[in-house]
Amino acid sequence: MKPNLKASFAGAVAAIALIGSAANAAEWRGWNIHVEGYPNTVAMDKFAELVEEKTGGEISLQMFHGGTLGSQPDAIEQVRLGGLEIGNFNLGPIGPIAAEANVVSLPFIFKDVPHMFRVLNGEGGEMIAKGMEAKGLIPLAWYDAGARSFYNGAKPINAPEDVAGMKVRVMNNDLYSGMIAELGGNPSPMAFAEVYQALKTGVVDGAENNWPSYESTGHFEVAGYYSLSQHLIIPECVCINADAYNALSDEQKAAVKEAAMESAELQQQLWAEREATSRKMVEEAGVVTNEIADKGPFQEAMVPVYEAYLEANADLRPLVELIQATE
Ligand code: GTR
Repeated sequence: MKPNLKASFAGAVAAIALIGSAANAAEWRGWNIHVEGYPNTVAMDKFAELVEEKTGGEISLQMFHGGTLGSQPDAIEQVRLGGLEIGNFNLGPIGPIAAEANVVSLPFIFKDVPHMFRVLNGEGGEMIAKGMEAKGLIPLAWYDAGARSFYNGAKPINAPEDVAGMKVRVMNNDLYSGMIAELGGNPSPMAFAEVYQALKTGVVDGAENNWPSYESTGHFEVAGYYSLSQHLIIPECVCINADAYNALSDEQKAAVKEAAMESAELQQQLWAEREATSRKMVEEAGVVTNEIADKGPFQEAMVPVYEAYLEANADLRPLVELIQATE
């Protein structure tokens, strides 16, 4: 039988078109540590939706929430190496990888959240982003994570003496271990997912976090004293694997960046609401909150933490000074 040349030609064209569209279509996977309904979860879902919409379906992003793809330090490595493309990361566990990003983990470096955003949206943010990019992570937009304060199950904390002798969970970062040690406590670096059990069984006496995480994790059920030390104000990023980003066309880059910025706007709005509702919720559940009248002694105790950071990163003194000089 004579082969139908016309039909096989059409078939080949169709096959080539299919291969072509497959080569241009990217399917990304994204990591997020938080539960459903958390501001970051909602905003990352929005990001995924916007990426797809703004790239006309050329890029799709499947989000994995609740830390199901691993702990945060592991996920950061995954995104750096390209095993995952996207992550909503706290800059805390990025600090040990990119020294520039570690500047935000110096206790009390930011006066408040608006101060943090002024720094991030200026030259300081550019320096931090550059440092991260050199390590394979590009921050597309910044999320709000409020201020972190201490909590424990035994007593209100008003002075460094109250932390002395306490075992306190911290995120994986030597700056935080130094911070607790300078207050006289015993730092216990641990993954987020393990903290509830550790508090419950007395493996640690306390931890530190913002209102929404204190509430969403149930930590307030097992550590009912929340003391407003507000010692850390750490931003979060929508971060992308640098190679994945650099492989995009200019139009795609712009679309992805825009999607991240819009998701950040939503996150910041939801964050402000959630901070208030989380606080109300835990206080109604019986949590005892205290303001700290004088944070001076906590700040003074941090001098060696700053000295150690600057000794290890002399070239970053201008960044620290830039932040301190930012109004
Ligand atoms: C939360 C933050 C998480 C994670 C967590 C922790 O506030 O959003 O990314 O860093 O704290 O304490 O591990």
